[in-house]
Amino acid sequence: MRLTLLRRAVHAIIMGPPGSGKGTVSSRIIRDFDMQHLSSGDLLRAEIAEESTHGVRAKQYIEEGKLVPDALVVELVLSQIQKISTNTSWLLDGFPRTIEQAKELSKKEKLDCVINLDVPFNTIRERLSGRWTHLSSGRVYNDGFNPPKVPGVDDITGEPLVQRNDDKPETVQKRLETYQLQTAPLLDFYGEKGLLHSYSGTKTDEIWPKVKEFLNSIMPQGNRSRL
Ligand code: G5P
Ligand code: MG
Repeated sequence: MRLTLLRRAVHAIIMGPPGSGKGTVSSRIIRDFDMQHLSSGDLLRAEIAEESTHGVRAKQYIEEGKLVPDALVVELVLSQIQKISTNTSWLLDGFPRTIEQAKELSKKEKLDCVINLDVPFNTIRERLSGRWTHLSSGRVYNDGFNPPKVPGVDDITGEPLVQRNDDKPETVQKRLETYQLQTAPLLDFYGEKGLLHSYSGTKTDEIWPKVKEFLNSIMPQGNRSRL
């Protein structure tokens, strides 16, 4: 018989520059911990694919390496959080990305921790040129680091992989500048609240065990590999 444990839901954010490995680390977190993953980038790309009003508006900002306006992203992400049961732990990936977004989130939700991936920009530029994405799930691959079993094809669904429009070198440079200007100030914002846990390195395989150790310390019973 499976024992159901009563536990308080954990509310976490994973942040870091574009290409720092937020998606890669998130997929390991949800593999090992009982958390629901919400990526603002994946939500926006789904809106674009559907050609919804939000998607049509967001497309140009994304392709230019700019941030989508706060009001649009806040509405999109907060409405998704509200759909998650209060007993379920969640992990926000790529949101908030401005102080304004962080303030809006804090009006509605209490946070337990912010995991920051501190990866040098030069490492990121190299990685993004070799990234392949399965758009509908958000799964990512990399030519060198974690290639798909069959080139150009998602391991799980067999559907084609694509290179994101915003992974062109000039757009990557713009995204890094946008990060520095608008998102990096969140490090102090969350640092001052005592929520920030930063992990530095150039390899996800070195960063991941430290992130896992931290999460085990705050949600030991949420670790699937121990159940
Ligand atoms: P996204 O989609 O949130 P970004 O720019 O924040 O986009 P991105 O590009 O999705 O972040 P990531 O998730 O941090 O990167 O990184 P990843 O995909 O896991 O890893 C990158 C690559 O490196 C992959 O190929 C992976 O396999 C590889 N890799 C990982 N680890 C290693 C390693 O150790 N070694 C090697 N060699 N490779 C590795 O947002 C997109 C746009 O949406 C808008 C913005 O316009 C944004 O630019 N947006 C928002 N706008 C306003 N507010 C918000 N909150 C917004 N959220 C999104
Ligand atoms: Mg991502």
